[in-house]
Amino acid sequence: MTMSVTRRGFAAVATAAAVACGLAGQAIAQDCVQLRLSSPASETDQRAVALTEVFAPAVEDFACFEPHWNASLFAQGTELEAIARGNLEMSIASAQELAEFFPEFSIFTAGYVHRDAAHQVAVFNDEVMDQFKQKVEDELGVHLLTVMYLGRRHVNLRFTREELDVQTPADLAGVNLRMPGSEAWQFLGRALGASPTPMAFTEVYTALASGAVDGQDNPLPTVVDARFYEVTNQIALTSHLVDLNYLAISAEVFNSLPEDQQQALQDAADAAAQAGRERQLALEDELVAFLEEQGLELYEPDLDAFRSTVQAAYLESDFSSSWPEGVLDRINELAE
Ligand code: KDO
Repeated sequence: MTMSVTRRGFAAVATAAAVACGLAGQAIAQDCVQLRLSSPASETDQRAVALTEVFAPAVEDFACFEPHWNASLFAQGTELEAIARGNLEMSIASAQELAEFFPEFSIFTAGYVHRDAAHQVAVFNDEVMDQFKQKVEDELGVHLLTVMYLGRRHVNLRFTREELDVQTPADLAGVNLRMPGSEAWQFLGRALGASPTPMAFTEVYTALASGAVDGQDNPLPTVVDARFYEVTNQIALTSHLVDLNYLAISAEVFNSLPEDQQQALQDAADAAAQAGRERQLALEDELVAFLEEQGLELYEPDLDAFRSTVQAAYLESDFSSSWPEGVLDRINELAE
């Protein structure tokens, strides 16, 4: 027997099926807490890989992790406000972005303060961090879950070394160096001796390719992941900032979870941060050879000159006057 389905009948069946799926979808959605994360990072960046491979599976029993990479949901630097307004649940925040709201966070953005990845973890987990975390929660409604290792930032230029050999900050005078938008980043660019240009991360490749900027600063894994090496010719290994991000979540969402789910989410965040940290550190070692094979010149400048110039700039700046008493001493004590 053949069943003749009229067009109207098919439409009715299709509609019923769609409604059922939709309701089922909503039912599934209601069974999990929606965790939308927006970040300018790409989906192949080690922080993204760690979140999708480690964090998401570890919380999937009660939370639906929905990453939006390449700043596809919110523009870089607008995520924290989106979380505060209830339009986003998570971000990979930076101390520089937090310093826009709370100037004292600039202590974690200062060049040559954090020594290495382990030092970042020691500082984040020390009681010295409590006042900072509490202020972000009380005044912005954002809970800082864990610290993520971004890597040692270096000066990456279009110039060949023959055209510009960078030994001291004086050699960067007049160099149009792209830095991220917030004031703390612009200050770092000036402290390095350059003329900083504010620009979103997602625009940097095109700006380098066109010559709109002379260079940018990021860790080696980012130079590779974002393919900046295709449009630049040298990296002066300044290590001017051992850079970090904070995995941030809406305090309202986090505090609405039962304690066991809060602990599971915290453990998942720490596990993802550790996995990403290990991969990023390994890449920093491996990528020097890769970048040299691509024709870039990598070399160490006069690090004493860069360190003393940058540290002096911060200590003489208005930023340092916002640093709570004793915090810098405690950060230095925590360096292994
Ligand atoms: C950048 O814009 O250079 C930066 O490295 C700043 C970081 O805080 C972070 O936002 C990062 O971009 C993105 O995650 C892309 O890697």
